Amino acid sequence: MKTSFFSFRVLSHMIFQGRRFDGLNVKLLKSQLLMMSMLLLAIGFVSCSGEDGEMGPQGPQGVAGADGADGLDGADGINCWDLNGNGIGDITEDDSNEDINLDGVVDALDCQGMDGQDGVDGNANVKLYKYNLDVFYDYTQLILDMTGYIDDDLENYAYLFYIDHKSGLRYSIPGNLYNNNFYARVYTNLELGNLHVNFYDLNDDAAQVPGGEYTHLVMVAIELSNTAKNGGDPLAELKAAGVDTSDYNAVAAYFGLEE
Ligand SMILES: [Ca+2]
Ligand SMILES: [Ca+2]
Repeated sequence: MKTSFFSFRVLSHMIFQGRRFDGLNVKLLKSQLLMMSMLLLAIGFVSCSGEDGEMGPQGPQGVAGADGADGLDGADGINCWDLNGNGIGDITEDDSNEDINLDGVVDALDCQGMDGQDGVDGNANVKLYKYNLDVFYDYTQLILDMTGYIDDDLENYAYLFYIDHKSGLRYSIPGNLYNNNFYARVYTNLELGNLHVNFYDLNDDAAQVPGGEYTHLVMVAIELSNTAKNGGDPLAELKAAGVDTSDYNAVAAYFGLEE
């Protein structure tokens, strides 16, 4: 369109020029008419060209190319024991020795890593046992079997005892009990494998405890360490650590007991 408009203006100008000089130079007019004809032909050619057709459908996929040639083999790795990478198991008496475990052979057994650091010492072996006292009626003494709870040598442990009142309070034995009307002592007979809990009133006479008044006897068994067997006392160690053994919660917190 732009080309046609431009050509039309040129033609008009040329025709105008032709008329202006009509009679003076007919040849010039003829040549201008010839040029006008050629331009009209060109315009017709431009205006008659067709528009582009729509894109054709995509052609089928071509055939896959042939596989490439295999690559070259990689270089052999270095044996784990070959610290200097020379391919030889070196047995020497200096730092270049590759017979790490000193068995006279350099093999995979020499590939072990270095020893790790020692772990932190664990807690002492401490066990918590609870005797159910609801099965007893009125009593002045309880005799309880220890071997039923500890299948190890009873001598290997130190013991702490507590008793639960039905109110939910837990008292240490020996010591005063609920309302301070009674107190209790505990005796262990490790040879027979049992323990005795005796109840007393404030006159040191045997006191009768109504059944159901106390719900559980709690025994904490602390395994004696080798150190403790050699003169140490785990209960003394507890006190040295600032743990009040009459306070069950303090003991439980120290040993990480559940309750
Ligand atoms: Ca080597
Ligand atoms: Ca070796």
